[in-house]
Amino acid sequence: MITSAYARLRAAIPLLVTVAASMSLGCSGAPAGPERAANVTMRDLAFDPGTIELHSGERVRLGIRNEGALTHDFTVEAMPVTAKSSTGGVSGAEHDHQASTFALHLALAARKAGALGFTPTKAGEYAFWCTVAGHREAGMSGTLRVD
Ligand SMILES: [Cu+2]
Repeated sequence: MITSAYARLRAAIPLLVTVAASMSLGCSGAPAGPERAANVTMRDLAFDPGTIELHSGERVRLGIRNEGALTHDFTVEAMPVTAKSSTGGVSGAEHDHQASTFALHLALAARKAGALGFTPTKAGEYAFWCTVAGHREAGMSGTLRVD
């Protein structure tokens, strides 16, 4: 028993060293700077939370989860941002409109999750909403507050 426990501990040491090394790298040398993590949940028909606080010049990874039974999207029509990226969204025939005209846009089918990466570059309050017909009018909107 003692021998096998010791063997397992020995086996775990290289992994622990690797984790510790990657954590220290992440703290000191990441060229993109710190990244804020934020999350928003889409429901039928609301965003939770309704207000998201961000900082100008600080990159954010906004995790977006659709817990509704309908397709929803997270959209900001006009907002100064750089370094945009997105993962997990639906596209093409499933979600056919002019997504490229929006500053930020991610559509998700029911029960799907994705993320938007971006850096806000100007303080202010920016409305976000769901562009599916009738959803914004039903209350599916919120505010990005950038300071
Ligand atoms: Cu919606």
